[in-house]
Amino acid sequence: MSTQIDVVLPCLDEAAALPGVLAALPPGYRALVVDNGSRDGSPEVAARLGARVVHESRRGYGAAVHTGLLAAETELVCVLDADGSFDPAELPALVAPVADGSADLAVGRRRPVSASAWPWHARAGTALVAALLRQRGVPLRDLSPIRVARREALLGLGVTDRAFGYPLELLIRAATAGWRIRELDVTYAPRAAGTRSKVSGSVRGTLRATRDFAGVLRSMGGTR
Ligand SMILES: Nc1nc2c(ncn2[C@@H]2O[C@H](COP(=O)(O)OP(=O)(O)O)[C@@H](O)[C@H]2O)c(=O)[nH]1
Ligand SMILES: [Mg+2]
Repeated sequence: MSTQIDVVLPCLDEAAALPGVLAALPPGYRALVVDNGSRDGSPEVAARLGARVVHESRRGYGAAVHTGLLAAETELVCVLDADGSFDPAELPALVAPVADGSADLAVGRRRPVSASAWPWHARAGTALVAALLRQRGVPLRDLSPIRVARREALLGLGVTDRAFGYPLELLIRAATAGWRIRELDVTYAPRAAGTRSKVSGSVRGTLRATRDFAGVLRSMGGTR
């Protein structure tokens, strides 16, 4: 297995966060920034700092991640938010169980460092959806905001959601396919100053994400 690992970073207006995120990537972890029409210079900042940048014309978190997976070249891939809320130095701990074959998918469970890192409405929404997942026999506490798996296998799952339902559909498909999923604690900090949340930063954003989640649960046969 190559020692290089592509890190897919879905990015929409994260220029102020990118320097810190890219500088914190461990050796051998290659940044693959997927930009969806940022207007704050994110792609230029990323390219200047040595990241590979690909563009995805279709808006949406899922669209960006999927395009990143198609563009990635390494056997194992990581997916990480580009807003500075996660610590890239924690990626190797998630890579280890996938690399040694004891897990098919490793996902992070957010441990917020402060209340401002994770607004109550977003946390409540995630807890509710995670409870519905456990009802379906998927023993997780969070919705895999940071994940590691084999690229080919991930694409093979055939996730169709291109919006914020992507992580949930991925987890349901992985569980249905009998994947061994390992959930590990990861530090969750407030996003970088000078950037704005597209999801959990507002009640409206959380409601939109919850709508996308409900759509996934409905299209994948509801809850058991
Ligand atoms: N390319 C792209 N990235 C997105 C889009 N929406 C969100 N993101 C990125 O996905 C990650 C998660 O979004 P974020 O706003 O932090 O969600 P939150 O952490 O739940 O508030 C961040 O890196 C965003 O820049 C989008 O439409 N296109
Ligand atoms: Mg975020």
